[in-house]
Amino acid sequence: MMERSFVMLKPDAVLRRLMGTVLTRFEERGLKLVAVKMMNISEELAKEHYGEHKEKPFFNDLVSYITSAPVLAMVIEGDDCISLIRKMVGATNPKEADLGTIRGDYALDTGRNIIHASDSSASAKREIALFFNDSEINEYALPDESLIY
Ligand code: RTP
Ligand code: MG
Repeated sequence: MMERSFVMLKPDAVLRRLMGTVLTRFEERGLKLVAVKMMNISEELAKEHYGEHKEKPFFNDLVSYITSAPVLAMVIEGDDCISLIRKMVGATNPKEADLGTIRGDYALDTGRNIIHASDSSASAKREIALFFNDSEINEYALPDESLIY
């Protein structure tokens, strides 16, 4: 099923110049980037985005970290891409993330773990709407789309 996922490269990915490396993984996997923007997240948006964690002890640190430097927010499209991207991302704690996953290969610790990706279809819809207007999402065909999808 064609899906869209919300993916965000966190400040550590931007500051460590890993944006291109991570984007290449998605492109090489055959996924389609339909929206990408670099932005500073406001405290309000950070709290809304991570609202499910507001009672957790790490919530304040998470909000201050994610607002500490720019992020690269994006929408990725592909067949069953929400679960595929979560597999590519790997476990939250990089010590538990398999090598070959983005976090397993690059993340430093649970806070600075490179990337966020939607964990369900409902989260994807909610998060895409939080970060993007419809007019910022690009609909286009890839020349080899019929082979990939
Ligand atoms: P994300 O939402 O960023 O894609 O990460 P996730 O689904 O793998 O993990 P989640 O449980 O949703 O946690 C969100 C982010 O909060 C930080 N965290 N810190 N100190 C801790 O125990 C702890 N647990 C989670 C991580 O940065 C995690 O990505
Ligand atoms: Mg999460």
